[in-house]
Amino acid sequence: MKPATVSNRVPPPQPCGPVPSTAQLDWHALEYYAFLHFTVNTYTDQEWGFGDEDPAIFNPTEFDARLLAGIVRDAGMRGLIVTAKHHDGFCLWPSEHTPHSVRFSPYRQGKGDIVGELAAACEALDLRFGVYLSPWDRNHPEYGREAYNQYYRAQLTELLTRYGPVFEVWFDGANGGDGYYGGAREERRIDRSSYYRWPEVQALVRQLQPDAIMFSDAGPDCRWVGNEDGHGAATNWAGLRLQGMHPGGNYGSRLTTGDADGTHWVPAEVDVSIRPGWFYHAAEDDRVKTVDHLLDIYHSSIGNGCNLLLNVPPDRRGCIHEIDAERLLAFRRERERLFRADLACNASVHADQVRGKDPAYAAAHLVDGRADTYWATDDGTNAATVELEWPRIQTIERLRLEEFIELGQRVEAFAVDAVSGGVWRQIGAGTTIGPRRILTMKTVQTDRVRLRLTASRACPVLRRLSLYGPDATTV
Ligand code: FUL
Repeated sequence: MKPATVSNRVPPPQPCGPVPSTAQLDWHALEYYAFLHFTVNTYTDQEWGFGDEDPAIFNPTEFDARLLAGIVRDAGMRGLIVTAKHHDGFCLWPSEHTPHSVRFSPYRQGKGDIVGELAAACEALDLRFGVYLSPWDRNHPEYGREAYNQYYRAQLTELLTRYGPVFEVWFDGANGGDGYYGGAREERRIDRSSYYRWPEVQALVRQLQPDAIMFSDAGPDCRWVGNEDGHGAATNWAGLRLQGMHPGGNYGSRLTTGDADGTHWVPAEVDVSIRPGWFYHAAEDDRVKTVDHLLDIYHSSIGNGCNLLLNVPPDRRGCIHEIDAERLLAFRRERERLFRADLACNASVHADQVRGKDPAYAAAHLVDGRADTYWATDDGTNAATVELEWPRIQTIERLRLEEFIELGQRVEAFAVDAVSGGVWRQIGAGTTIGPRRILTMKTVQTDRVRLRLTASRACPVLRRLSLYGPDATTV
């Protein structure tokens, strides 16, 4: 008979509110990936193709999926999502269900498959691969009728069964209007809440790719952030009251902040283009966002707990333009410079409260670099302080916090103080934390910093605390 194991371990905190699935946890860790807007629009200089474009115009003479994916990887991105089909209906893969595709283009004499070549390149370079399949299709004769729904699902089935694992399926919200529609050239309106029968579409994705994250205005797995400017909200709840919501719905600022009383875990994803347009236009070559602008976007999106989907549109050659590629690398170098040395790792860390005084929940876990450990307090303790102390003076400017979101999103308010001139002074403050919060504070020279969690919906459970100087190369 085995001896009974007696454990003195204090039980972990109970989850609070909705919690992420395993696939969502994995998705949060990706943080940053590329969007590729590429179709006939690239050749017509349009943003929304009408649907009457001749496939013969699609001719990316220098498209090389490996080179392109290499730029994405070198930019520090962890995946890419391609517009397999935008509103114009042109398919970047040789679909069995329409002649409106690369099969009837000059690209590789009709033998090419942009989707398949990118999926293979991602696999080879250890990048995640995702697809955008526009529900609105301005080419298809049956759009607006039931036959189109069958077509759309058949396309989705091709994309989710032919190309290996798909980490994200992107359902954009633009829907219905004028178009070519097989020659009808008319306006077709649909009821966004009922036409596509979204629950059936979502069930199909779950069946074919159980780990894929579905994006839309209404999740179900991640949500649009409500703008295309690169902004997340400083108060950002991952929760959403999903009941009654549907892709393409108009939910205003709720999508930016989330619902504090959300019933489901539906975190925000920030989609923004490195250029003014989503598609490549030579006239915008001198309007590629600067590194400073990209850093602002980084702090507002990733820094506020969102994932960042940054669009870098291939040009007519099929290449990421040299200016964009150079900008992506410069942006990476700048992030590395700012976040290279985590000063918190060299500090001694002490909390005023540790759950059951059990070392399993000690504050040292905040700086141990592990994803599976955390600092927690006793139930009923919704405010707590952790202090960091160094043997020498440090220059501190930025803070990165992470909650252990496996147990839900809990913290509602925090402040940061540092000792300067012998007294504690506040150098920063924030509200929610969630998967991550990066805060730029007043630059301070100090040997003592403390984080005060001032409001939390249940005992706080934090995974990580990192601190950085203004320029990590000097430390
Ligand atoms: C929107 C589309 O209308 C835009 O063209 C772009 O694809 C953007 C990411 O989503 O719904």
